[in-house]
Formats: sequence, C-alpha cells, structure tokens
Amino acid sequence: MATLKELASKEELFTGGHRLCSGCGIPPIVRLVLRSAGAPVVATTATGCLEVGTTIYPYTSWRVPWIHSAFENAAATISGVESAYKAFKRKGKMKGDVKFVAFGGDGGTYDIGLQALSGALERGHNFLYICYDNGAYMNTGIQRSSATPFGSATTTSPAGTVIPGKQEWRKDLTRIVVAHRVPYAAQASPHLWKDLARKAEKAFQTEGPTFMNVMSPCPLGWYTKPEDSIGFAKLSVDTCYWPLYEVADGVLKVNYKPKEKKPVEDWLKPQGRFKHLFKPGGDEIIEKMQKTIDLEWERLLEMDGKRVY
Ligand SMILES: Cc1ncc(C[n+]2csc(CCOP(=O)(O)OP(=O)(O)O)c2C)c(N)n1
Repeated sequence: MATLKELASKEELFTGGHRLCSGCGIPPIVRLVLRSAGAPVVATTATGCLEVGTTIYPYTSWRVPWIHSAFENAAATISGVESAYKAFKRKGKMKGDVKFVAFGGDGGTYDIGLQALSGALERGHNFLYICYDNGAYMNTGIQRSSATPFGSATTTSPAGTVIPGKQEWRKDLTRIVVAHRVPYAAQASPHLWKDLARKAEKAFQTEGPTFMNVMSPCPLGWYTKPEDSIGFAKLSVDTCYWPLYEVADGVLKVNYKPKEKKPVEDWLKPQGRFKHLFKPGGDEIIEKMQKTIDLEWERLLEMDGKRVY
C-alpha cells in the first residue's frame, strides 16, 4: 500500500473551498478514496451533503469527471458509465485503465438507493461504492435513516414523552452487501487513514463490485464540536459500535481489536443527540445498547479468519 508520503504527494482531486460544514467527516474520506484509485477515476454522488456541498453551480470541488445522480440511483448511474467504458474498450475506442466510484450517504444507500446498489452488485459491475454513514438524512434536516443508532434523537424520531429517540437498531448494511458475495467489502473510519486508504486501494484493485461503509461524524446532527469529529470516529471504533473489518473473497478479517474496549457510554455522552439518555430512565436504553454491541462484537470475533460465504 502507498506510504503517507506517497499519498500526500499525489494530486489533490477533491478541492478545498467546498461548502461542507467544518468538522464534517466526508471530505477526508473522499480525499483519501480518490487518492487511492491509482488510475483516472470517474465519480458519481447520490444527492446528499456531499453533492450539495461540492457542486454549487458554477463551482465544483471535483477535479475528476463527475456525474450527478438522483438520491436513489448512484449505483445505477455508475453501472451505466462503467458499461459504456467496457463497450468503448471492446470497440477499441479507449485504452488504459479507468476506475469508477459512487458515493452515497446512509439515506441514499441503506434506504432509498438500496435497490440500485443491490442490482449493481448482483450484475457484477466493476466499481467501488462508498457509503459515508453519518447516521441520518443530514442535508435535509436530520431525519432518521435506517442507519441512525438506536436511541438517537432526530427530527423524525425526537426524544420526548412519547419515545426516547429512535426505537430500531441500525440496519447492518455491510452484512447485506456481503450476502451478495461481492469480492470485497469493508468497514472503515477516517481516524485510521492508513486502514481506510489501504482498503480503498484494495477495493479499486479488485475486479468486480466492491463496497466500503465508512463512519462519518456530523457535528450538525450529532450536536458536537467540529474539532471533536475525528475523536468521535475513533470512539465509535474503540467502543466497537463501528467495528473495522473486511471480507475479501468470502473470508472475514477483523482489522482492529481495541486493547481496551470502551463502554458505549463514552461515545454517547458527549453527543447532543443522546442527551436524553443521561436523564432518568435512559440507563435502560444504554444497557440495551451495550448488550447488543457486546453480542455483535463477540459474533464478529467468532467469524474472524473464517469464511462467511
Ligand atoms: C426520492 C427522493 N426522496 C427524497 C429526496 C430529498 N432528499 C435529497 S437528499 C436527502 C437526504 C440525504 O440523506 P443521506 O443520503 O443520509 O445524505 P446526507 O444528507 O446525510 O449527506 C433527501 C431526503 C430526493 N431528492 N429524492
């Protein structure tokens, strides 16, 4: 994999001056992914923070060919572009290697774009799909998504006298993708840049559909300080809420085992979206959350090094 020096000396393909919030987790993810392509790369984005913050006419932050998608069909868009490329190659009209990447938020991936993603994975297009998971539909006003953590307050799962935040557990999208028997899928986090860049590089080098689900802190929707974002990404991994693992050709590998697994409370307490959990009655929800995390982590460790399909 590329060293930090090599990565840093590569051309910047995603410029500064965009309108994403300060402390947003998305820009470091996109920068690292584009730098890891190792070839000319074509990108598309589902509507979401990334798109609205980087493509405000007449400006663009993309120094690569970029194509707009609707909220629901980034994977279908990139499938079409990749198919056109293959046809051009077959006819001898294009030479060289081109990579293809689609980016979507959790709303555009776990929910509304899931059928497009599933179809593209099943058809076997040669592309990488990156989901930046900030845990809600952030750019339209912090509505809950199926990636929103259990117990989190959003504008459509508000904590109050009726419900104490979201009542459903986060959908495990990475496992759903793995069930498509894709050659490579992984979870990553921007605080471990090396792990993220290595995974992106590997995904781009793998023939066929590949997928990465990346934790993306959001100061606006998490009610946190911009300067704490990377620390929150780290805490989500150290509490095992967001385990780092990859599945390559069916074999699962846990990439990071915290020396000291932190209680989920450490991740929840400083975030405004979980504020209500630290009032009377909230401890039951935190306990439930801890139990599920522990069970899921144990299950993952049992699968470490084993074939999962
Ligand atoms: C079919 C459809 N439904 C709703 C919308 C409105 N819409 C655009 S972006 C968005 C939320 C995006 O959420 P997410 O994908 O999580 O990305 P984020 O805003 O968090 O970056 C919504 C509801 C739309 N454009 N198309």
